[in-house]
Amino acid sequence: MAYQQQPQIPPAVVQWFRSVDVDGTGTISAIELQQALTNNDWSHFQLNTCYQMITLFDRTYTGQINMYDFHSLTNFLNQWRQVFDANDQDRSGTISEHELHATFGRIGFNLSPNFVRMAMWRYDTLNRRCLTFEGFINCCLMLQSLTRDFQQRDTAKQGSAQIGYDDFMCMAINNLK
Ligand SMILES: [Ca+2]
Repeated sequence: MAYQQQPQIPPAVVQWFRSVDVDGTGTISAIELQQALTNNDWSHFQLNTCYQMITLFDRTYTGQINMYDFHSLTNFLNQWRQVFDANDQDRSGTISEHELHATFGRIGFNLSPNFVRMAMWRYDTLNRRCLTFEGFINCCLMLQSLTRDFQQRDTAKQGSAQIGYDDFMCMAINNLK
């Protein structure tokens, strides 16, 4: 097996990691992570989202992330932050339905206004008809995950797929958050 050298971690990320690792175990739990992740209005991410973030980056399957995983997580968040800021055209700190539709198109997902409305309804946790950074990330992750599931079944790449009942149910439950 090839030896994989761990990437260098920027000092700022190391420092941030240490401040988030409140109990000093060298790993970060979802509860610790929740204190570190905020929206534009400084509201904290929901615990459920933090569990999902840990699951995405926990390569050791311990339910906690180490400094290397945390570095990957910060890169991931920075990338989404750039997409969020670039699409928050009125600089409100949130993504409106109109902005969300435009975002979907820009990142390559051609979906109907009806779908955008449903996605907005689903991820607008504050009931303000707009998405926070957290809601936006969750929404985009759903989009990527479901699209990947669909594309695996759309073998002819025609934009349609035949799907059995049980397969559909597995796909759906796998994407419920
Ligand atoms: Ca906005």
